[in-house]
Amino acid sequence: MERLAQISSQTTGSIAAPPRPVHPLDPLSIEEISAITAVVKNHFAGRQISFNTVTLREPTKKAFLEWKEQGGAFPPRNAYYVILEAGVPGVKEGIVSVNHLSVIEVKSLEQVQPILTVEDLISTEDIIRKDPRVIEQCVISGIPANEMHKVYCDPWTIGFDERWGAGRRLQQALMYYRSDEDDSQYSHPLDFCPIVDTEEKKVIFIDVPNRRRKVSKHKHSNFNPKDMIEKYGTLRTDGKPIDITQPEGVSFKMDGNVISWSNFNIHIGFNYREGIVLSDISYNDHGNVRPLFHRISLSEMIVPYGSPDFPHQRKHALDIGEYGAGYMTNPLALGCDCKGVIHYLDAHFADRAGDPITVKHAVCIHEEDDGLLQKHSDFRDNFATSIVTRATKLIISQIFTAANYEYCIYWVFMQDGTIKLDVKLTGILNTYVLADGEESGPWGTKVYPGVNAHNHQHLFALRLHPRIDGDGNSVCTSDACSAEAPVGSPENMYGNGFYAKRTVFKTVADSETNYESSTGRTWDFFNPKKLNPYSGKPVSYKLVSAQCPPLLAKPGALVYKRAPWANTTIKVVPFKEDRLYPSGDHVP
Ligand code: ABN
Repeated sequence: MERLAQISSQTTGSIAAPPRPVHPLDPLSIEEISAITAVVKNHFAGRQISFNTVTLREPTKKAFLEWKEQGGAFPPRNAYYVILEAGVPGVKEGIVSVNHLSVIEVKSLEQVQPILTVEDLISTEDIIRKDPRVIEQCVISGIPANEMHKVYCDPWTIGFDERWGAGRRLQQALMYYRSDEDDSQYSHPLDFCPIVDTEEKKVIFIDVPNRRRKVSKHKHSNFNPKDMIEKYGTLRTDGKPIDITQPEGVSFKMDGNVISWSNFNIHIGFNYREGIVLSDISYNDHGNVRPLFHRISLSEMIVPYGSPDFPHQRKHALDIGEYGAGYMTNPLALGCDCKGVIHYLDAHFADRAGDPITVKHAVCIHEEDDGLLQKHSDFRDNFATSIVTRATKLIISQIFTAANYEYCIYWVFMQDGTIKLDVKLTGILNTYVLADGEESGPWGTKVYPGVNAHNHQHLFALRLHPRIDGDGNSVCTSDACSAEAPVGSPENMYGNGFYAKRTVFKTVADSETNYESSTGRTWDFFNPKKLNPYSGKPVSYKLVSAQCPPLLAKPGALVYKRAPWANTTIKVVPFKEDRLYPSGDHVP
C-alpha cells in the first residue's frame, strides 16, 4: 500500500468560510460540505475526481474534553474526505481544515476500495440492463430480451474474490425479475450473477451456475396495499386507532444537537457510515454531572449467509462499512415511522460531484410511555398504601435500508439509567431461485414456490467508549456462580451460597469472551476509583448481551477474516484516536 502524506499550505480565498457550528461534534453543515468539496476540487484541480465520503473528522478526545471540561478553545474543525480519481486505482483520502479552508493531509491508498454510495448502486442496474451477455443470460432464464426494464439487481460489493483481488472496485449483482415495477422482486430471483466494475462502468464477468434454474412462473408475492386487497379482499380493519397525546409537549430540551432529558445529557451526531453517534453522555445526579460514555455507536454489522455453494459463499454483507447506515438512511414520516411529538434532525452528505445532499428527518427523537417504572404497596392495609410511578423512555432512532432489509435502530434511554439499543429487522428476505421440484437443502428454507431463503445471521458491533464517572474504567465478566465451598463446609454449610463472580480483564486476549447462559453472564464497565457509598463497590454500568450465537462460519472462512469482531460477544481494546471501525476503514 502506497502512503503519501503531504501537507498543503494552499488556502482558497474565493471560498466563503462557513459558519462555525455550535458544538465541536456537530455533523458537517450544508455550507461546510460545499466549502470542503470546493477546497478539495481546488487542491486536485485538473484531475478528474469524484467524491465518495465527506464527513466530520471528530476532534481528538483530549481537545474535546479540554473544551468541554476545562474551558479550553473550541477544537479545530476538520473534515475527512475520500475521493476517487478516474483511471487511478485505489482511493485518496485526507483531511481538510475547515478553519483554514485548506487540504492538510492527502494519502493515496492502493488495493483498497471505498464504501459504495447509493449513486454507485443505482449505476449498476443501468449497466447490467444494457450488457449483451446479461441479456443473453436473461433469455436463457426465460425473460424475453425486450423485457430488460423488468430486470433488477441488488448490487452488493464483491467483498473479496481471488480471481480479481482487491485492485478493482467490483460489485456482484444479485439478479431479480419484476413483471410490474411494484412487484417484490425477491419472489423472482435469477440464477446468475454479473460482476460489475463500478469505475469502468462495465460487466467484467458473469458467474453462471452449472445447474440452470429458470425464472419462476408463479405469481409475484407482493406486499403493497393494493396487492393485499387483491389477495384478501380488504386491508385489515380489526385494529382501532391508538392516539398519542402530549398536551404539554415533550420533556426533553434540544440545544442544537444536544439533548437533555430526565437528567441525561447527550450529543446526537450523525455520519454517512454509523448513522447516529451518541457522544458525551452524562447524568446529572442531583447537581453532580457524572460522565457515563464518551461515545457510543453501531460501528459495524455483518450478515453472513450460510450456503457454501458457489457463488453464495460471497454473500456476507457488512452493511455499515460497505454501504453506510448513514448513506442508506430513510427520511422518516410522522405517524408512520414515529408517533407523538417528534423532534427531527436532518442528515447531510456530499454526492459524487461534491454537492450537498440532504435526507430530511433522518433522526427521530421522541418519548414513549414505558409502563411501570416503580411500584410498592404495603400488604398490611390491603395494599391501600401504594406508590406507582409511570415510566417514560426517550428514543433516538433512524431506519436504514440495506437493499432487501430495513434496520430500525432505536437508542433508548430509560429513567432507571438503562441505555438500550433495540434493532428491529424488517423488510424482505434475500432469496435465490429453486428449480421446479428442487428442495432447499440444509442451507436454506423454501419460503414460496421456487424461492430459497438462505440461512443467515445478523450480528452487530456496538462500539462503547465508557467514561463511568471519568476515565480509567476497567471491564470484567460477571457470572452468577454457586459458592465454591462444598455443602457441609463451614463457608457453605447448607450448600445454598451463590454470588456474582467478577473476573477483571488484564489483557485484550482476556477480554475476548462470550455470553454464557449457564451463568447469565454480563459484563461490568466500572471505575475502580469511584465507590458506591453503600456497597463499597466500584460504580459501574452493566452490559447485557445474550441469546446471540457468535459467528457460525468457521475460523479460516472469508467472513471470519473480514469480521473478526463477530467471533466473540465482547472485546476490550485500548483507546486509540480514529480507531472506530472493527472491520477496517475501507471495508469493500
Ligand atoms: N445487504 C447488502 C446491500 C446493502 C445495501 C445495498 C446493496 C446491498
